[in-house]
Amino acid sequence: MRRALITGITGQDGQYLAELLHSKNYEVFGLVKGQNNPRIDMIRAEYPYVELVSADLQDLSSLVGALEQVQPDEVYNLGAISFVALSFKQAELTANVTGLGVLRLLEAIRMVGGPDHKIRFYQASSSEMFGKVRESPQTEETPFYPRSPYGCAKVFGHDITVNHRDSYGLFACSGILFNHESPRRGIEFVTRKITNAVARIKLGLQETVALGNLEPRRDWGFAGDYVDAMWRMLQQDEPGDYVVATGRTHSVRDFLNAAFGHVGLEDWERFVTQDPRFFRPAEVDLLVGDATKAREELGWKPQVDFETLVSMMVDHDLQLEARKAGIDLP
Ligand code: NAP
Ligand code: F7E
Repeated sequence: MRRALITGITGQDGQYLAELLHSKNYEVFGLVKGQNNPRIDMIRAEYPYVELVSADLQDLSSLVGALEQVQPDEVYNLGAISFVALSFKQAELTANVTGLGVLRLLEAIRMVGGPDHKIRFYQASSSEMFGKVRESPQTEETPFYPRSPYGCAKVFGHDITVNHRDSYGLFACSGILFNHESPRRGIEFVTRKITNAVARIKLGLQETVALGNLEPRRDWGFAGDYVDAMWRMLQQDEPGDYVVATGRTHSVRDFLNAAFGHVGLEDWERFVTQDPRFFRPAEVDLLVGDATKAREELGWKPQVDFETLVSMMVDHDLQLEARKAGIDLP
């Protein structure tokens, strides 16, 4: 059995990746941080096959200890401060976890993996690195221009991954993933914030939802599809970097239209207010990715389209909120 260690196991992607690797007969280990982290119980209950290991991306010796204990064949670094808005308020923490955390993990792999570097490494890079985009669609060759402390930290994580591959021959891959969502998406991100509000408004539990800028455009895909691309990268003969995206872009406004439309509320403007608190000091206006390399070299393509994704998330939140409120759905 191959052994995989996932950092960020309690996050959206960590959960989908654990399921995927388990279905492929891996022994799955999940790195968890903190003293009394409430999400650990959720992982224990819902993913009982995941063995939990305690460490923190801010603590090199804990990472070395985790790798020594697990002796993984593959390491997927999904752990990060991943919320762009938070990164403006806690920039140093973001640089430390999302940026320097990658370097610490790579150094730990060099120490524990030995001279033959048998541990394969995946880095969760991000389309946020393209920021104020230099061209559209964005490819592996598009220059970076990050627009947030999060984007800056991801550029460092990306570059240091490439550096360690070039300098030390590590099998290190970087997936430049565009936004991917699901019913497991954190409620702080705009898609889930909207689908949860749509469900609550439809059920009469909430009247309006306050949002920020409705014009930015994102290339939104389904997280379940994207973790498959991560795994495929580590199965190649040679390591490389890959854009993972759908190639379609929609605005926040389009997302609102689709989500409210799904429950028959066509006049969504009357349920949405705008609040300056949700605007960012600098915005990423447009992202759309060209995943030709992933398609040709990895045989990867997305299975879930935008409309299906929105419906899946709204339906999930309708069930969730109805259950919590004790409402019987027809
Ligand atoms: P997420 O739901 O926010 O999960 C982030 C994970 O990082 C959580 O498990 C969190 O653990 C962990 N973490 C935070 N600080 C840590 C630390 N100091 N040490 C160890 N772990 C720590 O993120 P996601 O959406 O699954 O994304 C996974 C990765 O892909 C992230 O690196 C993200 O930046 C990147 N990415 C995401 C997208 C996307 O659209 N989802 C696109 C491109 C790249 P706790 O539960 O303990 O806080
Ligand atoms: O914002 C706008 C906001 O927070 C999307 C992370 O997974 O994807 C994600 O980053 C857009 C932005 O995601 C609200 O200004 C308007 O333009 O859902 P988001 P993100 O910033 O694109 C990338 C690829 C990552 O790597 C990140 O880790 O929506 N927006 N009003 C809002 N956003 C939020 N969160 N809340 C609002 O009320």
